[in-house]
Amino acid sequence: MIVSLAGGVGAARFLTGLVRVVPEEELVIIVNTGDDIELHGLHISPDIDIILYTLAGIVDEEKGWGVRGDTFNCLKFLAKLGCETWFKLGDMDLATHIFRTNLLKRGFKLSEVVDDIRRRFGLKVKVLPMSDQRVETRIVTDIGELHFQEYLVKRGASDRVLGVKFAGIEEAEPTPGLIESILEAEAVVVCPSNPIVSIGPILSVKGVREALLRSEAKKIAISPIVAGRPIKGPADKLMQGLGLEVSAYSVAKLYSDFLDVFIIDQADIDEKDRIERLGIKVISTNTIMRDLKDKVNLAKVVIEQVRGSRNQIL
Ligand code: FO1
Repeated sequence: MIVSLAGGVGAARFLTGLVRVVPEEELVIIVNTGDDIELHGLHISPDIDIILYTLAGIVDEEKGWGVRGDTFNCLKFLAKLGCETWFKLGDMDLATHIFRTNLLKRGFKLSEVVDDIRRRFGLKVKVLPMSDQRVETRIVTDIGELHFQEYLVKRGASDRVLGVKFAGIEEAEPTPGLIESILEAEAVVVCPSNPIVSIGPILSVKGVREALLRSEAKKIAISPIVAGRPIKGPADKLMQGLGLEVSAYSVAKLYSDFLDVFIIDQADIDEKDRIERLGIKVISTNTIMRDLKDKVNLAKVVIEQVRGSRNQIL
C-alpha cells in the first residue's frame, strides 16, 4: 500500500500520474482539510474536491479546481441577493457542497461522506480527510487574522504574513484508519504541495508525525519549490512570513526528521549536497507536470525508489 499526503492542485496533478503507475486499490490519499470553509451555509472542502474531481477526470484543468464546463448561475443570483461571491462556486460544484452538507447535518462523518462521493465517482482509491473534526488554517497578517481562503482568494495573498495557525488542531483526532495506514504502508509519499498550509496541518494532527517516525515505510517527498519559487500558490509568501528560506532545501528541512528520499527538480541540482547533508537521499528529475506524460514519469521516479527497477512497475 502506498500512502500519499496531499493538498490541492499540485497533489492532484501528481496523483493523476500515480494512479496510472500503481493500481488504485493500493493507494490511500490523506488530504488536508485546513482549507475547508463554510459559505452560504455549505461545507466546502476544496482540497478533497480538487483531488476527487481530478481523479474522476472532471476537474477544470486550466484552473486546477472546480468542475470542467461549470456555469455560475447560482452564484450570480446569490450576488443579486446581496451575498459575498468572491469564492467562485459553480453550479455543478455546488451540488457536491449541498450533498456533503446535507449528510454532515444528518450526522455522518466527513470521512464517510468523502468515501460515499468517492464511490459515486467510480474511484477505487481510498481518500481520507486528515480528521473528521474541524481544523481551520488561519493566516496572521498585518491587517489581522484571516481564514486561509480569505487570505488567498478574497485578498489575493496580498497581506504581509506574520504567522500561521491551525485552529482546532489540538482536539482533532486522525480519521479512523489513518495512523494504521501510515504504519502499514510500503511507502509514504508527500505530494508536491504547500509545506506550510497543505502538508503542515496533516503533520500536525495528533499521532501523524509519530506514526511517520515509527513506520518502516519508505518516506519520499517531492519538492513543491523549483528554482526558489512555488510552482503554484502562495508558498513563497508563507515561508518568507515564517522566516524560512524559499528553497527545496528549506522544504526538505521541514520533513528531515522522517524523510528518506527527496525528489527535486533538475533546476535545483545545486541544492543536492546541502540536502544530502540532512541525511536524505536526493533524486533530481523533471518535476514540472505540464502533461500526462510528465505526471506519469514523476510517479515512476517515485515508485522506482520503493519497488526498484522500472520494469517491475505495473
Ligand atoms: N481558488 C481561487 O483562487 N478562487 C476561487 O474562487 C476558488 C473557488 C473554489 C471553489 C471550489 C473549490 O473546491 C476550490 C476553489 N478554489 C478557488 C481553489 C482553492 O481555494 C485553493 O486552491 C485550495 O484551497 C488550495 O489548496
